[in-house]
Amino acid sequence: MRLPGGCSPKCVITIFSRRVLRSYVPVQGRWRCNVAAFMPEAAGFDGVSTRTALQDYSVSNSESFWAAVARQRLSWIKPFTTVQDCDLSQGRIKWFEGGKLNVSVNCLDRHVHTCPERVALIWERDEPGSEVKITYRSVGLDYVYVCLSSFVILSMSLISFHSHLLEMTCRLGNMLRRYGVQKGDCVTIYMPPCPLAVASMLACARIGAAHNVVFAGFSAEALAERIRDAKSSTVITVNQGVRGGKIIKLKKTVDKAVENCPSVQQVFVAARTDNPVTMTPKDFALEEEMMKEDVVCEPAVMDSEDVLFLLYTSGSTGKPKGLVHTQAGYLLYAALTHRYVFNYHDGDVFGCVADIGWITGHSYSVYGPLANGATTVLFESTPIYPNPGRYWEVVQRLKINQFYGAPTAIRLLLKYGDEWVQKYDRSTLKTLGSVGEPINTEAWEWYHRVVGDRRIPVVDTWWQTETGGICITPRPSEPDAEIVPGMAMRPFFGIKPVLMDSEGKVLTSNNTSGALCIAQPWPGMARTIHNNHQRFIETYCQPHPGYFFTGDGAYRSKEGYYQITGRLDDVINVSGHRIGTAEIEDVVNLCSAVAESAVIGYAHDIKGEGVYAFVVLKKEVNTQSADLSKQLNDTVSMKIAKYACPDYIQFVKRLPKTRSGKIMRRVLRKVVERDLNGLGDLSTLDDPAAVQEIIQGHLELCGDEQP
Ligand code: 6R9
Repeated sequence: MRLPGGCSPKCVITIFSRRVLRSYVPVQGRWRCNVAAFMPEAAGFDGVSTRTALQDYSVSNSESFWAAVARQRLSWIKPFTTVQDCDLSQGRIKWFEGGKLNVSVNCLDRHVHTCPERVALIWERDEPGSEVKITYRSVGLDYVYVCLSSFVILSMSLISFHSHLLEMTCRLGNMLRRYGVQKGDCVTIYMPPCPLAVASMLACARIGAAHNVVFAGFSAEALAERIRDAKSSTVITVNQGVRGGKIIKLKKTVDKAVENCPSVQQVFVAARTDNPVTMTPKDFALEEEMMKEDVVCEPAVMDSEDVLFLLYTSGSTGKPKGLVHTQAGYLLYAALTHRYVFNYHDGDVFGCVADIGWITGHSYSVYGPLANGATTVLFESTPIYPNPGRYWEVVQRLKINQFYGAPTAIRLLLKYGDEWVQKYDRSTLKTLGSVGEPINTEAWEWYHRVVGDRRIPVVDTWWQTETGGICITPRPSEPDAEIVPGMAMRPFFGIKPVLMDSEGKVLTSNNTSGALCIAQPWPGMARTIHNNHQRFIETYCQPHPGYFFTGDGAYRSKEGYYQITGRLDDVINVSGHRIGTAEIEDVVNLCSAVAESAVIGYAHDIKGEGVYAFVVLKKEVNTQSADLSKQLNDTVSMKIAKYACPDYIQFVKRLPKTRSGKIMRRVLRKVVERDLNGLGDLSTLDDPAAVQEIIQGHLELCGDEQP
């Protein structure tokens, strides 16, 4: 058997054991990790001999830590001259200025020189057993491996250029340039996870354009809003998506979106299925256009602080915000967290099952793993297609070493029982990760006990679109350090979390809760909100001047470990998808029958949070509530996405409001939680009788069962 690095298994074992032995040294009678073997840069940090000391150093000597890591781990065209120039109170964040580099070169070219035949991407297509492997660039062999069940078919077909990621990226980059895309432009990508989506992202990076990947579950209107805000002239999509055995007409959605986007001049359409779709004069077949291009594409020379991508996410107002990430700092942070949080080693197969439309897909399906020269899995399917064993069958078939998924999927799978997991060989697994929302103890323990056979560390990873990469997570720490179920626990290198009380004072004691802030800048953080730096400052910098405000609450235990308790603002988290309640309300309020509405999240067994809408109808309306509910759901699905649709819609005569007219969502939450003793102070309510009506209506809608 040949392994990706070209070594035999025996030789790997020998190298591995030598590496492990070298990395432990006796310290005060115990075997401690040799910190320089763990992180070579640490050899240059004075007095650092343990991982804990390394963590302290990274925070108290942040500049020298990040300078060393950036020099070591990125390939620079020109070295940086300043490490950082940041002032959180002003919203000024700059890292590695003076430095010039190209992100696609860091993710591709440098690995092509060291391990050209290594597989970069394994595209786990919806159809089980039909994965496609794409090398960084293989020497000599010019075909794609398409494995169908146990048969291997070597296809020398039209798609042969798909076999190398560098080549695909270069052709795509040249194509974009030919169509007039320039440095500084922004290309919108509306695609499911697939190699061409990754190559599109990297092609933008290659030519210096920014990308704006929009989750392919978003509606035409949501897509149009993002295209307009980003002012994209170019959209890249697929004819149809395939997910859970169903066809999704993505090109149709793009057609609808583009009708309302005057900036769009061209749409490139890749063929995911063989079904033809109607092409307009603006549409071009992506593969055909790529075939016309050269396989070499001169990389643009980018400044560290040039924009790498925008990614839209929800805030507490109705309008999504396009968070901006830049080149060097983002890439470095994604790479370093990928390496150390998951204990990634050269040659491992890394399986992040998030969609590339979310930040998790950006940082841990694409940029982190590719910067480290890893083999990364792109998962196109669902956890239960064709059956609830899908994840673990994939782990077995692709020999995945690190598996990174969302609590909502874990909660869903645990209900199907242990057999679906135990059927498959998971012995390749070394780390299990969780992301997107709090993981409850039951789900964490099942993940650890059943999936991980109690032998694999489970890392709950807390972070955000804004943070660029993982900020709080149990590893890296001393190898034998405890991991507490359901807790993100420890800050990553360079991260200094603090908790604030309601008056904005830093809480210094343990066993306490507060608003989670980060006390000093780190290279991976977002730089601004596209077109709205003022909103960036107001949202993240002004609530606690001098600190980055995360919008989450957290508890710090007696031992000093962090546990995230949830959002402090009106943002909810449905199946790991972030959505502002105001965004849903804005859409509900668009219906002509609706006078006003209030949307809240409630605890949901599987989704984490469900959506509950209270709706006040206009006086003259006398439509059946069932028809109206359907109409409201259809509108939300059309304007935002299916996942944002309310699970419950309660029609009410009025909403509980303060005398100044603010809706008291706290009261609505307590009603839905059936915590009537916890309604709290109602004295500021304009009309306390409204609450009784709401309680009554809620019981009629939901009966004895709490939602
Ligand atoms: C990476 C990602 C960010 C929000 C964040 C928080 C919640 C994410 C979490 C978690 C508890 C975790 N969140 N990870 N809550 N424990 N391990 O999900 O980014 O989509 O921007 O969402 O998700 O509330 O503020 P994003």
